[in-house]
Amino acid sequence: MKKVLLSCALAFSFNSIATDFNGYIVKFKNGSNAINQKSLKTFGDFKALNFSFGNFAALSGANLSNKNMKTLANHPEVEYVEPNWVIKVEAKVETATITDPNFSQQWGLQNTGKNSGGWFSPGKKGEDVNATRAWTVTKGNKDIIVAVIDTGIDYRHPDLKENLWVNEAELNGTAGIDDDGNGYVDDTYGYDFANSDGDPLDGHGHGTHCSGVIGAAHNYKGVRGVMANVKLMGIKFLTDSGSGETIGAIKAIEYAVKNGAHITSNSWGGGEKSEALKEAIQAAYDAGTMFVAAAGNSRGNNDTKPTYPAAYKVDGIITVGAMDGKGNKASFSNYGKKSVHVFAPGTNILSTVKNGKYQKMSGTSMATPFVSGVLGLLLSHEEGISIDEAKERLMDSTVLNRSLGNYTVTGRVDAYRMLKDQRN
Ligand SMILES: [Ca+2]
Ligand SMILES: [Ca+2]
Ligand SMILES: [Ca+2]
Repeated sequence: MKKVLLSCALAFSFNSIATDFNGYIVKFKNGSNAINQKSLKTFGDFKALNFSFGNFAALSGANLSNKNMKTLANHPEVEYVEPNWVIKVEAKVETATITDPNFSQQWGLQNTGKNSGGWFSPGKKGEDVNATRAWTVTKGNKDIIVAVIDTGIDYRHPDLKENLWVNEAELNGTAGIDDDGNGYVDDTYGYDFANSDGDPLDGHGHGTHCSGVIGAAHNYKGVRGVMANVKLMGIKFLTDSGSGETIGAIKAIEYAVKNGAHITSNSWGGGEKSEALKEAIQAAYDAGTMFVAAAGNSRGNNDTKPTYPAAYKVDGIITVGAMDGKGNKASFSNYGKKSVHVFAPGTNILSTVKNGKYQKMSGTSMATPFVSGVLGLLLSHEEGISIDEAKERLMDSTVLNRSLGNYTVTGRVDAYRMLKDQRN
């Protein structure tokens, strides 16, 4: 498998990695047991994938010629075959590690104009998600589970510990045993589909960063999350280098749905279209789990050049572009008048990273968890609101920032206006 490194995962490398894949995903027709048939053995090793929404297998160790690809696709028991794409994080590290951060640097929550600009050009006051006003309405709710599908989570981080989803049966259970019987062994804080084990500890930092944007504790140390109260579920499918595969992404989404996540935050992308991944996102939507997705960092127009998973035609997907501290589109951010639903802060975002530390990162990766957190506030405040209603509330209450007008369906996310149902 080709690896994609985080630091080079920005704009200009996007196209060159778009064709990387590792084996194939095969969907069989309903009721088929073709996986065991001799006629298929010539293509490679099939391994059954126990997805809830169909009969799938992974075909590994193969690099099919066009002819073989066609032959397999036309097999009477095969519905379709597609590459298992390589997927990557949508961010880059912006500065060296900071050990004594504080809320005053978090311009995405409260932009003072002074905490959001560069050395020579100040930011613009008020260009944020309006978090401090939103917190007068709600600071979240521990019943809301937000799954961060990413490189894992530093569940030992002092600023995340009190807002973790914890599987108590596993915490108090026996190592090597699936104590709660949910089909996953030792999944105390989530699961690691990159290494197929119950320990989603973040060896990269990206997943922990996204987690902190959503739900770092309001505890007078470190940083604050959009939600003061939430349960963060860490689902790892991207390795410590920041790359993963379609099959891992699908398994991660399934885990989130099976274990009660209300929202999945998806700060990753890459690869071409995958029908299986789309079906997984559709199944999540049908189960009532929201899917928030990064628009991508290739400076491109998603309307004409779709990026995935953001562009799948599934109702309820919320695609997020990144804004800078002046309220403008971040230079790297993808955009789309028809396809990027909202914008949120995504440059120089300070948050938690692995080993109990803090760091600034930039990317649509960072804008995405802002929106996951804002939607988490809405679910906390209005129990039982549907995905469609929540998406409509989020979009209808955005601030119609003129500089973003050509880049998104709506505008900049405003948590307070959304909670108060102030519409455009
Ligand atoms: Ca378990
Ligand atoms: Ca156990
Ligand atoms: Ca804190």
